[in-house]
Parts: sequence; C-alpha cells; structure tokens
Amino acid sequence: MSETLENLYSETRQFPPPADLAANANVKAEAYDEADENRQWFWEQQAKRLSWAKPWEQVLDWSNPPFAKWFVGGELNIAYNCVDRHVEAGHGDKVAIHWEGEPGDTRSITYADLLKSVSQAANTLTELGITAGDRVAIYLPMIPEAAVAMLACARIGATHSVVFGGFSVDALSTRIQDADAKLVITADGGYRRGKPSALKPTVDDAVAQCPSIEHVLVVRRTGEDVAWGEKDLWWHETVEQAGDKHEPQAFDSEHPLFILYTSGTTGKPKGILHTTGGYLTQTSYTHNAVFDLKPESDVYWCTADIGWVTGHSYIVYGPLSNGATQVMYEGTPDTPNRGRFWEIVDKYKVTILYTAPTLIRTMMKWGDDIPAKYDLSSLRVLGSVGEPINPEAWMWYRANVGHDNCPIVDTWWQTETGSVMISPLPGVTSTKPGSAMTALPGISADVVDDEARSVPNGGGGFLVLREPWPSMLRTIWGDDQRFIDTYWSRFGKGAGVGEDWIYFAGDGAKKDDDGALWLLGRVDDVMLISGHNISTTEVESALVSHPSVAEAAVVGATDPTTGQAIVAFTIPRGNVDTSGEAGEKLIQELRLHVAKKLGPIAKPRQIMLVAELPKTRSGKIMRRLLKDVAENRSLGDVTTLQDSTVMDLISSGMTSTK
Ligand code: 6R9
Repeated sequence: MSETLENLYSETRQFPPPADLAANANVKAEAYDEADENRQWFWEQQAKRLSWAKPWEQVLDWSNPPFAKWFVGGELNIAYNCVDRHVEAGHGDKVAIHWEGEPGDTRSITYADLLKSVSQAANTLTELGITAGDRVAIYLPMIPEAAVAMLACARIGATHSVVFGGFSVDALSTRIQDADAKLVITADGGYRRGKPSALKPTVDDAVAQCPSIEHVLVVRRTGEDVAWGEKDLWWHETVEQAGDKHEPQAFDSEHPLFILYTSGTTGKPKGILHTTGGYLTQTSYTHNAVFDLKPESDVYWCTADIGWVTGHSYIVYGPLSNGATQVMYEGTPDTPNRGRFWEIVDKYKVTILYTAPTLIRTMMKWGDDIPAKYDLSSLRVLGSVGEPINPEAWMWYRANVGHDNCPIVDTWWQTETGSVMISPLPGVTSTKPGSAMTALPGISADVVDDEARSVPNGGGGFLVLREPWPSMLRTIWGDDQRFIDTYWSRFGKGAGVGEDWIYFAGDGAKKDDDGALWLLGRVDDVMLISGHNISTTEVESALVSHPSVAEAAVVGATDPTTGQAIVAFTIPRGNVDTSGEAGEKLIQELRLHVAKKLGPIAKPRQIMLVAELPKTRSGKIMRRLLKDVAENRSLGDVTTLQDSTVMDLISSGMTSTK
C-alpha cells in the first residue's frame, strides 16, 4: 500500500503580478536568495523592524530541540511596538481601526485613542492584581475592546487566552481551567444576524466551574440585562475611569504572549503557546511582505474573528505593529443583506482584503450579481486563508471581487506556525489558481514521502518544515511531551531517524511539475480507495469546477468492495433547480464530471445535495461529522460547530437525495 497521495488534479492557468505592483513591491525576488544564503541573518534583519529595549545576543538557540529560543537575551514590549511608537513617530491622529458594528454603528479609533485605551486597561488589570505571567481569558465579540484587551495583557506581560465568542460553557471552562486563568474579559453580548447575542450567561456558568477566576470584566455592548455577581466589574466603570498613562515595561524575547487552543479531531484541546520577540518579528514581516502593505495609503481588512489565530496575527499583532489602518467588522456577511461585505469595502475604500475560502464559496452561491452592485475598484491585493481554496473559487474571487487584476495570495499556515509560511508574494509570484505556491523567504517547507524523503516535482506526500522559524509554537501549554509527540515524532530525529528535527504539519501536499506547492487537506481526511490515497480537496475542487456547484465536502465512507468509497455533500449554486428528476440528473452529471476531471477512481459512490455544511467558526468543514452521517453513526462531538442545527438539516435530507 502506497502512503503517498495520488496526484489527480492539474492546473495550467497562471497569472503574473501586475507590472505596477511588481515595480513598487515591498519585497522583491532577491529576498528568497538572501534568506537561503543565511537564514538566521535574514530573520535578524526582519527583527530590526521592531523597537527593542535591549538587543538580542543570539538569533536562535536550537541547542535543546524541539524547544526553540529566538532573539535570545533581547527585550521588548509588544504593546509599545503596536501602539506607542506610532504615536511617538507623529502618527497619533492616524486611524488604526475603522470599526463597523453589525447594526450600523461605527467608531474610528486613532493610534492616540488606542494608546489611551490600552494604557487604561493595563492600569485596570494591574489594579485587579494581574501581574506578568498570569493568564487572562478573553471571551468577546468583534469589538475594539477585544484588541485593547489583548494589547493590555501584552503590555503588562500577562498571557492571554482568547476563546471564540460562540463557544459553549464547556469549551470555555475547560480552556480557563487548563490555563488556570485569574480573570475573564467579556461583554454582555454582541450582535449576530441582526439580533443581540448574549455572552455573559455563558461566562457565568463557566466561571461557576472555575475557582481560579477572581474577577470578570464586562464590556457593555448590547445593553441587555445581565445577572450580576460579586466577581463582576463593568469595563466602563473601571477601564474607562482609569489613569491613561502607563509606562510599558520590556519583557524577555521568550516571555509567553498567548495561549490559543486548537481543537484537533481527537483528545482534549491543545493550548498552543506563543512567545514575544520571534512571534512579533514574523507576524510583522509577513504582514508587510505578503500583503505588500503600504501603511500610508492602504486600508486593510481581515474578516477573521479575533478568536482564531488569523485574528491574533493579522488583525492585532501584524497590522498594528506595522502602523496600518484597518477595518474591523462585528457581524455576519448577510446582515442586513448579502452585500454587506462589499458595502464595507466600498465605504472604507478597502485596498487589501483577507478572507477565507468558505466565505468566497458562500458568495459564489449567493450569485455574481451581488458584488457587481458595488464599487470594488479600491481593492489591489486579495488574500485567502484557512483551507485549500478550490481553483474555481479562486477564479471567482479574482473575477468578481478582484476585477481580474488583483493578485491573490493563498496563505498556508497554522495556529502552531503563528504566521504565514507558504504564500505567493504579490509583486513577485506568478500565481496558479488553488496553489499556495512557495515557502516564504526564510522558511523551509518540503513535501516528503513516508520515509521523510523529499518527493520530486509531480509527487505528493506530507507537508513538513525542516528548519525552525521565529513565530513557531514553543510548546503545548503544560504538556511538553504532547508537543514532541504531535509535531516532532513522525519524521527525523524525533522519530529516531537522522540528525535533523522535522516538523510534521499534519497536512497532505503535492509539488506540481514546476515545484509549486498544493495543499491537500488534513492527512486524517485522506481517503483510501482501492489501495489509492486520494485527497478530499482534489475531489471537492473537481465538484466545485462544475457550474452548478458552489461548495462541496467529500469523505471516505467504509465500503465492502473498495475499502472506502467517496461520498460527496454538495451545495448547489443559488439558481440551480434540484427538485425531483432535475436533482437526480444533476447528481449523475456530477459523478461523471468528477470521473472526467480526475479519472474513474475518483468517481463518488454517492452525492448528496445539501443546503449547508457543518463548519467550525474559522470556516473549516468538519468532515468527521459528515463521515458519521455517511456511515450511519450517531454524531460525535459538535461543540465547536458554528451552527449546530446544520447537522439535523443534513441528516434529514439524506434519504431523499441518495
Ligand atoms: C491559519 C489557520 C490550520 C490548518 C492547516 C491546513 C488548513 C490553513 C490553508 C490551509 C490549505 C491554505 N489551512 N490555511 N489549507 N491552504 N491556505 O487556518 O490556522 O485554524 O490552526 O488551521 O488549516 O489544514 O493545517 P488553523
């Protein structure tokens, strides 16, 4: 049985960078060679983007692998780098955040305003007894206070642990307990789908199970009634009344900055730990390089939630360390109508948009006529993150949002990597729809077979990282052994082979004939069909390339003859007739379409037409649950689903579309 992936999909379209963007790009092609010549020297140059209170003595200490230390002996304050220094440089009046509430209320926050709020919050946290090294849980909607709370923690050296505002009591309390947090910062609620959505009751129930919590700091957002206990304090009665001067103290480069939990498919959530100097160096560098950020003229918008790593690195730390002006939006893309995103792009003249494939496919489903109603001509760079982007969704994004001339940067990275690792550079790379292309300068990514041998162009296997990088996770909070077992024991020294430590990312990937990288989804999701390893991503992309399909999720279900068989859940585009015979006809057509694109081995045994797919809050399809449906099992853990009613919809639709 071969363990490497079949290489089924081929793509020949290619788009060079626009000439004017290439001519003025922040990062040019030479960067790759410079970094290849001397990786540590390269990262040392990038660290100079930041303001250090004390210089480092050593770039990288890798004497105790896989535990890395970057910029050893250096000291800096993250909040100073993200806020104060821009004010000191005369940019106090510059807007840091154009915030747009879902009901239409807005706030424009300058760097001077941000300095005031972060200083006040830092003073309040200190008064509440929070000191360097303490953990603070943050459970907030997408309001500016979320960024302020994170920066205030960073300013005083407290380690934040942000938990998605949609997670349940159990998810919140296990994360608080694992981190042993002393304080929770939350809100009465936030706005979602046109209504206030309460948060405080969840916190109350969670805190009842968490004796470590001494105080709960509550932002008033919706004004709805909340129960009030003795640990509770209002943000507006504390932070907003506090002194607005606060002297930032420098912390060691390896001081813990945050813990962020990733759920994974099995076991308890892993608390991914990030530290200070290396993390900020790489988020700042990549935000500048990958988006070609021009802080004086760009308006940047990342649509992620702050509870996802993308919100940490590319709403808070990357953009603010670079002095960017950005948009932050509280709500859902279809409130009050399906044009809300494009209305925001038009209103703030957004130039750089960073979003997820799930949203792009949703917009495809809603129809081309919606973005066409708005003026999107301000856009100049488009980004994608979170999942492989199907080539047809990429093409749709380029044509309907990027007016056929914005480079698309498909950025591969993980909570664990802290910042972007694989991506085109918008002024350098000729992009191919669906490919994340190449590792960034200073990053060593490879695709290997099951014996850690680099696969040749045209081959497929496992994505690995061969060299440590500045924003790498330092460990799993409280569990060094699990850190070693999960990421470092599959290949290389940690697996008892050779001298090198090799990071196992858990993703399947292939190199095309030109050596460009294609991400193929989690290795756990790979299907084994009659002895062939086939990626879910490739079959999904083949389905999405049919004009009637907006979105597809594919799983391998146990099959008596083939071992596993392909079962596809497919969302038709808005205008497609799926009733009765038309639906049956479409299903047959789709099966043939996949066989034609990828070969008969990839032909789905069964296709179901569905209205929605189960997704996490960061938009990743939960194939594990679909597999339960396909194999007629009762559903596993659904606590991290964005919308738990989706599974009822899918299970009940099963029989009629078989
Ligand atoms: C940033 C983030 C990490 C996993 C990762 C991979 C998938 C993310 C991707 C991508 C293909 C991309 N992923 N970006 N797959 N192309 N551009 O998403 O972090 O939530 O920890 O997820 O997401 O499978 O391993 P996280």
